[in-house]
Amino acid sequence: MATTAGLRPLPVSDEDIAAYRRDGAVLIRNLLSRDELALLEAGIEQGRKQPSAMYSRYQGASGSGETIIDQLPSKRSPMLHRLFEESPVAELAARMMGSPSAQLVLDQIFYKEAGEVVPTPWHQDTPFLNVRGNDLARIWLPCDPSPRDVAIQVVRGSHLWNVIYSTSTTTSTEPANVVKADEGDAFSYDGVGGDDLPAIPDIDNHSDSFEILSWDVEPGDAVVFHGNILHGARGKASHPQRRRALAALFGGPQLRYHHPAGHGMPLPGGESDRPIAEGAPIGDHPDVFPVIWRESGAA
Ligand SMILES: O=C(O)CCC(=O)C(=O)O
Repeated sequence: MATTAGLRPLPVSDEDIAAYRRDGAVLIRNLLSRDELALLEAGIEQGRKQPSAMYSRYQGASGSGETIIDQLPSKRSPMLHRLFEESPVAELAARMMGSPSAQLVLDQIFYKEAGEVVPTPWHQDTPFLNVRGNDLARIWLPCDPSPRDVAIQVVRGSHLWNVIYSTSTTTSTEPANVVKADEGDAFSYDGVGGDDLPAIPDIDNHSDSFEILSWDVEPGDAVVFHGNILHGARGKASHPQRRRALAALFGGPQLRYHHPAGHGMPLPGGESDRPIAEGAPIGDHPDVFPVIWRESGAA
């Protein structure tokens, strides 16, 4: 676990923190050093070559546009583990949340091959998760130049709407018709979350009603977005290079544990030996949600 001592100053201003809290997302330039970026890329590549049994593979209707999503790659990759321990990624999340520590809730690889890029449909992370609350920050780290037409985008301010939407997603952007090609034995998105939640608004067909924030993101930059915000990524008929990213989700100690209706996302520390009560602060369960960064002197 890292603390403030020994780490370089974060490239984050008070305006960045205010933007994160107001808009629900902010771009932080040059978060990672060259060495940290090398760890990120090597870790993502290792995850791609040796996927876990929790991977899901998607593609466009024509069979191109391959996308791999894998769960908790940092648990298997020493490089990604080092990235979390040695880089300012977790500290950045804590600063944005205003919390004295950052615990890992989930990390995932989003690996999109060059050529056709399939969209990531608009969704909220919240309904997929085993946690609820405000102290939930996602750090999206691409290792390829990711122009705004393939990078993460968010609906500005939607983290404050106080709605949890359904996990069912559709997309009206082109190229659409994203289909699941296959998945590993140990995890499926089918059955995650409940059926009783409201449908996600049709954002692309009512674009005048929503303010979309997007950025041209460079390797080493980070987009920090709130775990409750509506977000996704556009599709593109042809893109010259891969679009590889790691997304890490951190919670503050006051974030609450939630028993999901269906099955939940995998837990970073695995299932607990002792049952976790609904609503228990995750700060009481560092075995399941490991503390990655703690402010010096914080308990
Ligand atoms: O990288 C993408 O296309 C989607 C990422 C995403 O949905 C997330 O980080 O929660």
